[in-house]
Amino acid sequence: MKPLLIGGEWVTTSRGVENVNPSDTSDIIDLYAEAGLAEAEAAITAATDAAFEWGLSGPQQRHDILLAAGNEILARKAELGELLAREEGKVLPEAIGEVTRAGNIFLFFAGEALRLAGDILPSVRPGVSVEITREPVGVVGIIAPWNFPIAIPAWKIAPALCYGNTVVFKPAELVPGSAWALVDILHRAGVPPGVLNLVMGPGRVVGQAMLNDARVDAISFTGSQATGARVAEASLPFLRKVQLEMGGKNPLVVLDDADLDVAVHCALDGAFYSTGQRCTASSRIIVTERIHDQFVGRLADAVSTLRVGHALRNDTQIGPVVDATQLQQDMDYIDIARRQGGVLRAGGERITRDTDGYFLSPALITETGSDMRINREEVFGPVASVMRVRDYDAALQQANDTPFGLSAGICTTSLKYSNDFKRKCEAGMVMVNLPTAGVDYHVPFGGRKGSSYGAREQGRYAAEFYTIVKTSYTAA
Ligand code: TXE
Repeated sequence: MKPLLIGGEWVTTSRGVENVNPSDTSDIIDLYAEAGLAEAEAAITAATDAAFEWGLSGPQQRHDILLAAGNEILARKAELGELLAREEGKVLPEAIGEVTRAGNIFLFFAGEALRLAGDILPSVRPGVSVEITREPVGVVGIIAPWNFPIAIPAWKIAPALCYGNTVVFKPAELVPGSAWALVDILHRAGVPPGVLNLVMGPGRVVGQAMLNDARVDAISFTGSQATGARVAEASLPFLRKVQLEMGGKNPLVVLDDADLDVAVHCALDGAFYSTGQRCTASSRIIVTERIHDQFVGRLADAVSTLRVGHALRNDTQIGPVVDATQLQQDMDYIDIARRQGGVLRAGGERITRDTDGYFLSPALITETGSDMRINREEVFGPVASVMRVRDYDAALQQANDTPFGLSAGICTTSLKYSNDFKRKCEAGMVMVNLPTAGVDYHVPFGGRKGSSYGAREQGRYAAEFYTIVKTSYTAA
């Protein structure tokens, strides 16, 4: 059984939870110790006790740890990629890509540890100087989802440690394997006892214990809107810092003047790769009427030829859905869309393979409208809907007609429309002739409206969340 890490010690518990491969439910990857309330509180205590000293540690120590971890992740990317594909179900090249991203994030923040700068300003009062410095926030609770089992923990843990915070990390229940491997690497890279604590376990117990504890100074959360709201609500009485990333209903606009090959590729990749289980997935495809039928015909053909199967097989393009609950959610939404007037142009069927996994053929639903549930609620699976619109203005209006605002894309050869869309779409990230999913690791990530709350993640902007600004005045 793989243990928890609390106060620098590996700790087992009486209960081990199976990590099941969604491509083959007979494949049990390992058993992982499940934390309860006592372990969660012990982890928070360890992080609290370690916070002062780690907060005063120098940039060299933090740099060296983050660099060693990043290098080991990159050196082991094939093995860690296989573990990730096995536990989450994305195909092996995508899984190795995700591990590479995680490694690069650690290298980036290793550099940032050395570059943390402040400002010195003359005071408006003669003989006084002013220094503006950034300090650690303290104990950071990190609550992660299952869809990026190593990259999301990496982009939260790396900046947390870089800026001198201690961490209590709760991975998602479905993917303890990549989380455990990451923490093991950081532990061996020299993270001092108590600075990074790993507590696998249920959200309503371990996660909730973090929400309820006044010693947790900040929480970085990625997951569903419902849980995100709970994190915010529980944090308000403590006036705790929170950062929430909560999915999307991302539009991809395809205009009459688009390059059809580019548009079909953007839709196919953005909507269906990683089994559509990306918060930046293109789930609403908005197409102007002159290109609509031609585009939909080409896309439906491409969707039908996608090869769905075991994530570790060489010829697979789309792996399984992550578990039975998510599969049921995907199927329910396909049903709801059809009942509300949508036309299933491709896929949408539960399919069998020679292993027992959660396989669903990618679903393309056409003739949908903005008021239909399929266009308002996050499905989080290989399911995309198409809306037909008159022109660019109608497309922009539909793109923004959503409670979410994470990513938005446009396929056009017009500079006028691409520039206008960049300016007017209500999203945190905009893609021109690129899929809505697929982002760099060194620049800010996040959205607006119901998708995100709090400071941006990743890149240099991560400092906003993981540090507190201090202004010091000194008389000469
Ligand atoms: O999310 P949860 P789930 C969306 C997607 C998906 C749906 C449900 O639509 O179908 O959410 O997925 C922890 N206190 N996204 O059930 O429950 C939980 O243990 C503290 C979008 O996985 O929000 C896990 O670690 N923590 C998304 C994390 O919260 C709690 C990625 C997320 O789980 C808790 C994943 C509690 N009371 C799902 N309850 C995205 N934005 O990319 C649960 N958790």
